[in-house]
Amino acid sequence: MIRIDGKGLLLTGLFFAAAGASGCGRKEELQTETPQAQGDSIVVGFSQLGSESDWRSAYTKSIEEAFTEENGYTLVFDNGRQRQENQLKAVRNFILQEVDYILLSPVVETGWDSVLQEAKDADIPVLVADREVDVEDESLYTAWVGSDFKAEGTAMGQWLETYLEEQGRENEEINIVILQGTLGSSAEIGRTEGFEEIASQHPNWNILAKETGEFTTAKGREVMEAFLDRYADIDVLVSQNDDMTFGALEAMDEDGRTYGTEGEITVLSFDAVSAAFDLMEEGKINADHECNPIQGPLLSELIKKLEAGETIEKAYYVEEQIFTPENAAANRQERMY
Ligand code: GYE
Repeated sequence: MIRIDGKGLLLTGLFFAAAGASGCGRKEELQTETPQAQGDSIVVGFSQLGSESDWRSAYTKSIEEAFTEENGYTLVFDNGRQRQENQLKAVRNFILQEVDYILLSPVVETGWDSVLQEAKDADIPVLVADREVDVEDESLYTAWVGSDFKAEGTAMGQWLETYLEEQGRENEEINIVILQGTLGSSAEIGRTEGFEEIASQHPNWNILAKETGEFTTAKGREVMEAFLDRYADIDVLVSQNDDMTFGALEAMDEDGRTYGTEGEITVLSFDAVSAAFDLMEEGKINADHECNPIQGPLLSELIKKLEAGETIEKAYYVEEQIFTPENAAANRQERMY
C-alpha cells in the first residue's frame, strides 16, 4: 500500500487501499492521431475533465511528470473542458488508437457504463482517477485512485462544531451558505453529504442556501454576490474548493462584509492550494481541507504492477488533513501545489 503526501513523496505503507470499495490549461487539442509510441513504451490515454482550478492544474502536472518517456510511457492527453460528451469522445478515440491503458478523471459520476464496456471489450484497462464513476458493474474499470470526499465533508463539519464550541457559540443560530462544486461530481456529492450529515445533528445550524459555483473563481464570485444580496446575516461560508473561495472573498470585500479569523463570516474551504495558504496566513480562511492532487506517481506505479501481472486493489484513498491559520506556515513548506 502506498500513500502520496502533500510534498509529492511516495511513502510506502501510508496510502490507504480498500479492496472493493466504491465509491493549467495545457495541451487543449483533442488528439485524433495514433500516438507514435517510443520503442516499446506503454501508451496511456488520459481523459482529463478540464482545467477549472489550481488543483486541477497541479493534478495534470503530476500526471505529466509521472508519465514521461524516461519512465517508459507515451502519454496522450485530452482536455474534456467540463463536458462529459467530450470525455466520451476522447475515451472512444483512445480505444480506436488501441492505447495500452486509459486514465479517466470523470467530470460527473454517472453515464459511463457504455463507454467503459467498450473499453473492456477492447481489453483496455481503465484506471479511474480523482473523481469516481457510478457504474452498475464495477468490473468495467480496474481501479480508482482519489480522495474520500465524504470524509472531507464530515471532517469540515466536525471542525466547525469544535470551532463554535471553542467560541462558546454552540447554541447560537448559525446561518450557513454552501458554494457547491460541479453538481453530480464526486467531489461535490461527497463534500455536500458529509457536511450535511454533521449539520443535521445541529438543529441550530441553518443551511440558508446551497448552489453551484462550478469550482471556478468567476462563478464562485457571482453566486456569493447573490447570497450576500439575499442574506444580511451569514455566519459561515462552506466553499467546496479554493478557486470558488477566492471569488467569494472578492464578493465579500466588495460588499463590505468581514470574514476570517477577525470577521463576521467564518470561511471553510477545500483543496489547500498554495494561494489558499497565503490567505490562511492572513487569517482570511479559517480552515481548509487538503485535497492531494499528487497522484501521478501512484497511478504509474499501479500500471507498472499491472504490466508485471500483479493484482492491484480496487480503490486507493489519498491521505489528507485540515489546515488552519495556526498551522498553515509550518505545513506549507516543501508542498508542490
Ligand atoms: O477539489 C476542485 C477541482 O475533483 C478533487 O475538482 C477534485 C476537485 C477539486 O476542480 O478544485
